[in-house]
Amino acid sequence: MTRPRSFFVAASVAALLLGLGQAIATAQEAGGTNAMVEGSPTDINSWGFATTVQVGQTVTWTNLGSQAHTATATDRSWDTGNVGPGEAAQITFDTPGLYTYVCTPHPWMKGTLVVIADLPAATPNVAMVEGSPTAINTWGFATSVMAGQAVTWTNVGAQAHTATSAEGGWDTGMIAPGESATLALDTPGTFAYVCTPHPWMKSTVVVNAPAADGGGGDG
Ligand SMILES: [Cu+2]
Repeated sequence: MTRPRSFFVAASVAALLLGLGQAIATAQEAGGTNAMVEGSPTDINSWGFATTVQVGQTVTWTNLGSQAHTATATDRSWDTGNVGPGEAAQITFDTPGLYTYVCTPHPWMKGTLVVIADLPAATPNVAMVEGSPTAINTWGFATSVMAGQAVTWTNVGAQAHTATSAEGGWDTGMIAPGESATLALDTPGTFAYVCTPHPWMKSTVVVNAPAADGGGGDG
């Protein structure tokens, strides 16, 4: 027999919501918190990395690109509307769940957001990035942190995963189901990363340089 897909999704989200807050409760200093998710066991395109936020928290999307972008839930339950280059939009999330979203004018930009009940001290900031003007596969959404701030990955799937950046020179190593790894990323830049055993799981982290100190700019 075939298990109804809706049942599978509901069960997965319930397990996610129960376990995730506890799993990352020790990451007090986390500036960016991501979950490794396996949306469907038979659809590798549903596997990936998700920004994780607490119920009641506000997520900020900042557009680092040169075109206007949106963050629009695929179920249409929320939408930033157009965000111009250099601008930002915020949405506050009150309902736990697992949300997939896209940029409406650039639907190859895809993101995932997990809203859970208990998530200490996370700062959910997401950047909209255009890696190359001619390669749409480099466009997407990225966890955005300040240099030195920690990024935590929690595995809410059933298999072991990694977050591995070839260019950034960092790697969580294998993270077992239910476990987490935290890295403090010190070097500013935009870093693509993958899961080594499942390279179709792709995401991006933006590490922002600290604002210049006391330089007398008119900011
Ligand atoms: Cu993996």
